[in-house]
Amino acid sequence: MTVLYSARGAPSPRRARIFLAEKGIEVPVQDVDLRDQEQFADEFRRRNRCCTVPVLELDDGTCIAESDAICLYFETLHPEPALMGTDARSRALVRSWDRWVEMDGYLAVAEGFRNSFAGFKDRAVPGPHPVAQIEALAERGAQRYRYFLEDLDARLAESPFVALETFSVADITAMVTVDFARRALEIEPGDNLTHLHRWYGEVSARPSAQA
Ligand SMILES: N[C@@H](CCC(=O)N[C@@H](CS)C(=O)NCC(=O)O)C(=O)O
Repeated sequence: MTVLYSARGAPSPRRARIFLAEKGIEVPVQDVDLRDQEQFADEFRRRNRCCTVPVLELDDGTCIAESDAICLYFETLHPEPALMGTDARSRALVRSWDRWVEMDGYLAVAEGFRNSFAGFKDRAVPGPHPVAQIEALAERGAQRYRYFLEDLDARLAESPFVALETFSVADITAMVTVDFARRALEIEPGDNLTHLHRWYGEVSARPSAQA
């Protein structure tokens, strides 16, 4: 049986769950208790040596880590509705914008959060190896995220959605990032970011946002 290993409240598994909901695909979900550090137990480590969720386990036991790779797997099996573009140009654009959101947005929030939250002491980077928190990186992450919000607003001034004229996985990644920052860094997009608010109202009203 195919199973999605997930965790409630964690942003990367949510990205995969929203993607599945947009496709109308139902996959059994098994939650990994991150607070209880279940991700480091041998049973889970065998599925993903990086000790992170989400992980998709296929019928034959193959385990696929990384939310982006899990989305690609389902996009290949179920091309409609297309969430990663439909031709060379649109596929490349979606990839380009999605990677930008992940690197400049999501990873900035993660940097700010993981270097400030006491629960991540010596776990400033997810995974099995101890990595010390660096206080200066907490502020740097928050600052990078604030720049990202301005840049996202500028992008949404010129385009209805992040990558294309239509909704794509880049919108999912960006919405998940904004919600992650709200909880983890207590940063709300400023009222002046009107294009971002117009876009966020639309994407967060989609039923998939509840996934
Ligand atoms: N790039 C990975 C990131 C995975 C990741 O960092 N997942 C977090 C939850 S959002 C996790 O499993 N953290 C476990 C930990 O902090 O020990 C992806 O997109 O799947």
